[in-house]
Amino acid sequence: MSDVSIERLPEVEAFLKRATGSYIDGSFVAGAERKVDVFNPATGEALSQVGLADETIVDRAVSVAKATFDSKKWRGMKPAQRERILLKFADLLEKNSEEFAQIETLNQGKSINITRLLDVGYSVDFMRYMAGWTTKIEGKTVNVSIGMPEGAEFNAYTIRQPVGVVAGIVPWNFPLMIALWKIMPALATGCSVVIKPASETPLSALRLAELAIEAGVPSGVFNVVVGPGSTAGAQLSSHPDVRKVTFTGSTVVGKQIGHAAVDHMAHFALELGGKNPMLVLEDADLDKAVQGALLAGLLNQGQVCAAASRFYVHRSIYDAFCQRLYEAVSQMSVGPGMDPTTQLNPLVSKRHQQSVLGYIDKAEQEGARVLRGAEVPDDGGYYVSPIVLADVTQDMTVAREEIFGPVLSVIVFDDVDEALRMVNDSDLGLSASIWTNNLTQAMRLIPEIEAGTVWVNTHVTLDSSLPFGGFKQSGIGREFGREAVESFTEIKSVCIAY
Ligand code: TAP
Repeated sequence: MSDVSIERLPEVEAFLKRATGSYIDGSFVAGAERKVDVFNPATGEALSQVGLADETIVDRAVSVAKATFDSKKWRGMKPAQRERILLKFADLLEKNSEEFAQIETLNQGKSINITRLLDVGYSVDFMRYMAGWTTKIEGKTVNVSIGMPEGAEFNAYTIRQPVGVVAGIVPWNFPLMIALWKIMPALATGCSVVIKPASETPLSALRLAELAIEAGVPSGVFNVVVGPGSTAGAQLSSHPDVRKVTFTGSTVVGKQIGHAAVDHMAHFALELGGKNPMLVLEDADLDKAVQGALLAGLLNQGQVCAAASRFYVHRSIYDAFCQRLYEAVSQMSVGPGMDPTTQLNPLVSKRHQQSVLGYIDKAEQEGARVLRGAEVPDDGGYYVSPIVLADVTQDMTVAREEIFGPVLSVIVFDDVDEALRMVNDSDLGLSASIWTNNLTQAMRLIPEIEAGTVWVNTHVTLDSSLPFGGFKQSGIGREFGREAVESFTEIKSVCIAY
């Protein structure tokens, strides 16, 4: 295993020293709060230190966001002016793309190739897409039939207004990208935002807050609080001045956030976990299905809410599918994300590494055949070897629970309807894919699958304009597209008698 890691930019080193904690009203919060280390998953060593927001700091972030909202500094701007600022915000991310890619790789662990292409590259496109909505938020006119005395006429219409202060609670798997999924529609509609990144990965959101100021977003519109979910996150989701909570993370925490938001009648959106099936039919193109499984299952080491983790494969191609997956994972190069020649990288944290290893042990105990992939470095990084689990059955823990790691569980089937039953036999319903050349079969299955997104001959293919979110315990609400933008607005009905 060679390590040809790229050099850290001087801008990254400078930022690591500068980012001392929460970012409120245009500056980092100074104070005597408790400081904690932020780790580099590739080495297990501290990257930097950040101060944790206590109750007073969280409260200050919300009151600054509320004061800014009330002052109309942002929502009162002409939409075209806000659009220009948000486009500049996207341009600045593009201009500083290498710095952001390095920050994300150093803090989250994933490959620099992925952070350049996806976390930063895709985010720039997403920002431009959302900036465009600023000038396209519309109500409608309504033909009312109000029974009033002879002669009275009415003109009725709806307007969309920003909901107010938005709290965005973000996980650690795509810290920059998922933060932007919350920030951009909020800013496009004129809301103010407080983002709480995951404790493991606070850095890119902090750098983004600096960039927003540089782009011309008024200070206080976009704030970041760094602190534990159990205190800072809980306080944000139950804060009476927060009018919308948008959360991505585990189902357990999502439910707590939903309850907290309902308690003060705030809007909420929950994008939660997935146990996403990939259904490989008898006639599927095996080469494409194997390549698709590797991407769908191992992107970001499987730490993707839409990752495929249950592979239902027809008996006629089952052995070949397992063998080809196994050969591929055996040959992967595993190492630090800053080494662009690596294909698999460390998991985000020691805690998560232990959780994934626990699932692999359990699979073995429950009777799965463990096909262990490439060796991992033994240097303090949070690595897990990519694993193919063959002979998995529907009742095994690995077939039922979200693992969020590089573990591909393969289950055999004989009959498509039996496979469909297993696909839907889950509390979760985020996404699924069907692999087949039989269009009739695909068209029959699409409406039957209980998932917010169904792909055919592809998986984990997201687009800014295509709504994304879950059925069942995978969440409530949608990100992307018009649906996401409108969910950051209130509708006001207006009726004028004349
Ligand atoms: P969560 O605990 O759900 O954390 C996600 C975010 O919520 C973090 O910012 C977290 O802050 C915050 N949070 C935690 N408790 C909170 C509370 N009571 N109120 C408000 N916010 C709170 O996820 P995790 O523990 O990092 O990961 C656990 C599992 O969740 C993973 O193994 C995976 O299965 C799933 N997960 C799913 C996704 C997606 S994209 N759906 C993303 C990440 C994880 P702290 O970081 O400070 O705790």
